[in-house]
Amino acid sequence: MPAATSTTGFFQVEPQLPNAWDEDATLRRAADLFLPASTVTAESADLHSFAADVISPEIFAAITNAETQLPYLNGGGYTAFGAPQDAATLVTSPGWNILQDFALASGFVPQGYDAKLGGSARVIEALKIALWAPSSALTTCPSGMQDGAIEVLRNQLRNNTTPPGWNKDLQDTRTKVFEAALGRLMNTNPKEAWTSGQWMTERAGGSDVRGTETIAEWVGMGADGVDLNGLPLGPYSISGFKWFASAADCGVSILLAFTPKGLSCFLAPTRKLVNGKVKINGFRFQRLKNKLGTKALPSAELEIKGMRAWLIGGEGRGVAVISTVLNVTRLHNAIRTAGFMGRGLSVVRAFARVRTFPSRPAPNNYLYHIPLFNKTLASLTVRYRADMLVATFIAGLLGAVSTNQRTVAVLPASHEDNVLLLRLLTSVAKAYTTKHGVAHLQECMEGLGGVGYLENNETPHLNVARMFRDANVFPIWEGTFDVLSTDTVKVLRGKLGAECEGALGRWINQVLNAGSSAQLAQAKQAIRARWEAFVLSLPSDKDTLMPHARYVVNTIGDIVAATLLVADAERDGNEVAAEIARRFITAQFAPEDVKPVFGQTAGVSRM
Ligand code: UCC
Ligand code: FAD
Repeated sequence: MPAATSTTGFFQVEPQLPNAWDEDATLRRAADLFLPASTVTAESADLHSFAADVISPEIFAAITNAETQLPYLNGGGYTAFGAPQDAATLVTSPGWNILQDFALASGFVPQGYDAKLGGSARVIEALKIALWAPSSALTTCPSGMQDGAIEVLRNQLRNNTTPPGWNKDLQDTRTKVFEAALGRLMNTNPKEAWTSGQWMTERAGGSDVRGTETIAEWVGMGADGVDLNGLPLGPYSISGFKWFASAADCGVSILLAFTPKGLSCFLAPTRKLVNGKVKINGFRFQRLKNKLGTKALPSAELEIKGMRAWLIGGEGRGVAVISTVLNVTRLHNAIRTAGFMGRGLSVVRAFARVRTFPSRPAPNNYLYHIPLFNKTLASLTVRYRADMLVATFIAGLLGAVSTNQRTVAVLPASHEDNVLLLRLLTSVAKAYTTKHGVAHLQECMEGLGGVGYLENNETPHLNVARMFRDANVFPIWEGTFDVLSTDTVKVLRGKLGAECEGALGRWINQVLNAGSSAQLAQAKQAIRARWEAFVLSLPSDKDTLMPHARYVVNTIGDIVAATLLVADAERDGNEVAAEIARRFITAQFAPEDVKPVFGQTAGVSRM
């Protein structure tokens, strides 16, 4: 055999990334579980073509551009002679702008509110987020906040009470401002559409926002310009400092600031028109963050001074009002994580089909022929399936709650129970899935060997390292694992606690009683036993339970995932789905001494 040179010898065949809507059984089964069959049929062509668009060469070229031409601030410093320059402006790369425009034009966020799709609209949107997120270079971050801002404005316009002391003119003007902002947020023309920011975190704390040092002062309706819709800027003037503000190229921000009555929520346009010129509405960029991942996403520190804004909801009710945004963005985080896990696995599967080993005799010399590797892929598939179902379940619950329409049997039977589970499980799903996402993508990198660790801009569609870097932020932002766990304990031991627990118990029974497959009888028994033991074991006192909040989230997450895996398997009697359910339940619930050590090697080709 001649010695290899740089141009001769062995070269690895490149893996081909498939269309996920066609290839990814987990994604398809999530669609089948959470959508009526007629909706899957009607939407399938659109989802197929969306799945093709998100892996087009143009999109990957845009990712490479966005990842290599990082956002920066232009100006804002001092000249060599010490004179202050104009305020810095944010410059994003052409790649970022292409990806942002793709997201806006595709309209997957407004589609989540499509009345024609009813309760299914949120599930279709979730499937598109899962498909798009790994290609989005984090433009899905402003998309998520755009979605949260839409939800909060729709709520506000539905319950549009006039704040104390406001006259009718002011209230009518605010209504017009909110309607126009909503129009921009729902717009699918990238030249007109707005994304949103969500400015909560300050130096004093992002988990605990009670230390907010941003103040909103009532100044009334002054002549400080108009917003980009030509409507008056708000009667509050906000000043303070925001420590993390992602995607400050947004059109509008939802932010927290103190008024004399307490922490309150505001909407502020980021730009204003003064004498026909576009100006920044009362803030300046201090600097951009230097981050492990999410490189293309501009995350800024902002000094706010005289930013004109409108109050949303009641004064002093800021956290409760902005929690509407949080719950939507937490759903985005969960489903986006599932999308990342699916893409990582898809790359590894593709690699396993082409990677050969010279010491093994052909034709059984491919990576996927190695039982140990196959078993690793199979267990990653089990975890991915569980997390995809958990995340899509939250989308199903949100769709059912916001339209009062239960479209599939796997959702709770009553509207009230949908509401309770949505409140309890949104934090659980975000914490549970995002933590797995990091470990899962590490395994996917390792599955490609050394190439998996490379910052691979030549074949960006196969760059798992980028996804790993990015996935590390998902457990941190929008509430860390521990903070979401404390939220879960607060709910369980708060005024809705008994009702939430009751709703979860009813739903578990509803799903487990719906099918009767003998092969899953033991698995179902294990879920019931786990749930009963869990409920009985919990201390009734909140403070005693709080240090165990992670255990609460992980256990609820496991029980919900297991129940959904059973529902998925029993829906059509699919053998592989039943095997996945059994493996998950054995791994999570069986005592260590009865866990099978041997067997269970089937994997990549069947799952
Ligand atoms: O990180 C951010 C953006 C990142 C980039 C965007 C990505 C977009 C997604 C794309 C996919 C990847 S923005 C910053 C995010 N920050 C957080 O998530 C904050 C984390 N901290 C918490 O969640 C804490 O639990 C706090 C701040 C909510 C706790 O504050 P408090 O003051 O202790 O609040 P309470 O007492 O827990 O709640 C006050 C009220 C209560 O209602 P009432 O007063 O009626 O009893 C709560 O029930 O707010 C209600 N509430 C909620 N309601 C609190 N949380 C919720 C909730 N999640 N749902 C409904
Ligand atoms: P801290 O709140 O100081 O937390 C430190 C540690 O204390 C954490 O481990 C936390 O879990 C723990 N902790 C805190 N409270 C409790 C508790 N009660 N019980 C148990 N443990 C606790 N924020 C925005 O508002 N807008 C944005 O656009 C935005 N973009 C971001 C982009 C990136 C890339 C990153 C990394 C962050 C972004 N954030 C944004 C901020 C993010 O939401 C916060 O970093 C996060 O909420 C944590 O807040 P903190 O950094 O102040 O940490």
